[in-house]
Amino acid sequence: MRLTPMFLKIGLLALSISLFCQIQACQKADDTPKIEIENIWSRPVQIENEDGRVMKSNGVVYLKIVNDGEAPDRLMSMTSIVCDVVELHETKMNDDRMMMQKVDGGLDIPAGETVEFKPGGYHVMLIRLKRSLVPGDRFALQLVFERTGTIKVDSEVGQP
Ligand SMILES: [Cu+2]
Repeated sequence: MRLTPMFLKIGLLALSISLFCQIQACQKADDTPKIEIENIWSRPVQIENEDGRVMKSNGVVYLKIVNDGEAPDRLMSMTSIVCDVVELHETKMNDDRMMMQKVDGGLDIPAGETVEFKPGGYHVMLIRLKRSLVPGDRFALQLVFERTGTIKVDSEVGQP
């Protein structure tokens, strides 16, 4: 059988092409972000005066966004039932003064990296709270990512 080596070669070639395709498919399947939210906490806020008059006020949430995946993601927006609007803010030094500003256009969360929201840096701004945030309280916060979609977390009021 002089043809056997030829069949063997074709067979091996077909096998390696199929293996190569499987590896490619595998790499494609792993090419996703893997987002987890950690260390979520809020500062206490009293929105009423002693006489019961409501003072419109803002609150703040700090957290860590961990991306253990192979691809980047982007935090697009946030919502919560405790306030009218949720914004992403960043505190910066401006002429020796601490200033905070809204971050527009979302926030990149690179593959394999952690983005920490902490005092003096990025924070979640709760605009016009509908109720006070009392220590020990928990409330829901939704974070919307470009690729991962919506992640719902609970923030605890208190210290980290
Ligand atoms: Cu702010």
